Amino acid sequence: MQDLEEIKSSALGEISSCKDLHELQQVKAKYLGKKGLVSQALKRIKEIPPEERRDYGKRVNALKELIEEEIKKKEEEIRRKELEEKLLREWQDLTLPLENTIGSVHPITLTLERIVEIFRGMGFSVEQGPEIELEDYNFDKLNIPKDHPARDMQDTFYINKEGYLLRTHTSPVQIRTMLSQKPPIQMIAPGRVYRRDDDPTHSPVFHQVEGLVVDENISFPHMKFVIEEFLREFFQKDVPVRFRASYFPFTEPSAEVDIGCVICNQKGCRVCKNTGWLEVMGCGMVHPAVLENCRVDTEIYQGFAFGMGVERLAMLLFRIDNIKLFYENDIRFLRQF
Ligand code: 2NL
Repeated sequence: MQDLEEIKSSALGEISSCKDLHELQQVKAKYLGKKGLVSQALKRIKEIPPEERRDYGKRVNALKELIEEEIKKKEEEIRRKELEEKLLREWQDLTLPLENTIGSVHPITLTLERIVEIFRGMGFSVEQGPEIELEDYNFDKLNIPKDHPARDMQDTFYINKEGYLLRTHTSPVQIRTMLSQKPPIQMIAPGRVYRRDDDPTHSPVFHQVEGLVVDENISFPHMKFVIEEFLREFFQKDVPVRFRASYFPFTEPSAEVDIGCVICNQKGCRVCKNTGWLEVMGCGMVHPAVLENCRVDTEIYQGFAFGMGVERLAMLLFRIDNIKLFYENDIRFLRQF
């Protein structure tokens, strides 16, 4: 009994003088560990006269519980103290006036505004839609097959609500516009889109502008004119433009649009990989299946559509060589535009 009282008072003393979690851990091992003093006390039950064993066992258990309780209290106290010290250490006076508090417009915003203003000038309206979209609008209505790789969990952020995802392009805005408005339609959809890539040349969040024209007697040359005019205004010069046959499930025929490299004037450089050409957008005549999915009568109407990546155009316009710079928001970078 004498022994148990001694263990108790030394344990309580040691617990209360602990200064950090490491010390507390050592005290815990010393008393409550497999070979700790409490376990050893329990083993000595054999040396106790049989009629006192029951009582002795109870006392050892009570001692164990007491020590556990005290260690728990001490742990909370230490954690609380550490947090208080951390908060005090990291305290900042947020009311202090700063020098250089004036921000600056982000180059992506500048580029988006530039694109939007050019299309407004050509009579396009500007439409918006939700970033959390229906899988039906993002894929099905666009004639994208059920087994298309873009639908993979690896490429698309699905929401934990059946049938919803983070839009992977702004096309669903055009789907919504066709479902809610009658032709003629002449619109663009600028906005944020999401894909599951994250490497030196891809960000999981980026920006696109897509355009759509639906009317009677719309043909490929209308699209060619609009795109060439847009690129001329965007780069403020007569850039060479070429249309290269390509494939998208939502357009037929489809094309990729290249411009003569604005960095080297087609002499060959790292950016155009010595080809003299840069791919800047995709386009095509809207696939009849897409029009039908949106209740547009293909006996009367045709359409063209196009899509471009805003980061890519901003990099070419401002000669930025690393996409990550857009997302760091370093004011020294942002001030340069
Ligand atoms: C690219 C290619 C493109 C479209 C987007 C579109 C939308 C509807 C119907 C048909 Cl609702 N097409 N969008 C068409 C061709 C190309 O984008 O490379 N984007 C960055």
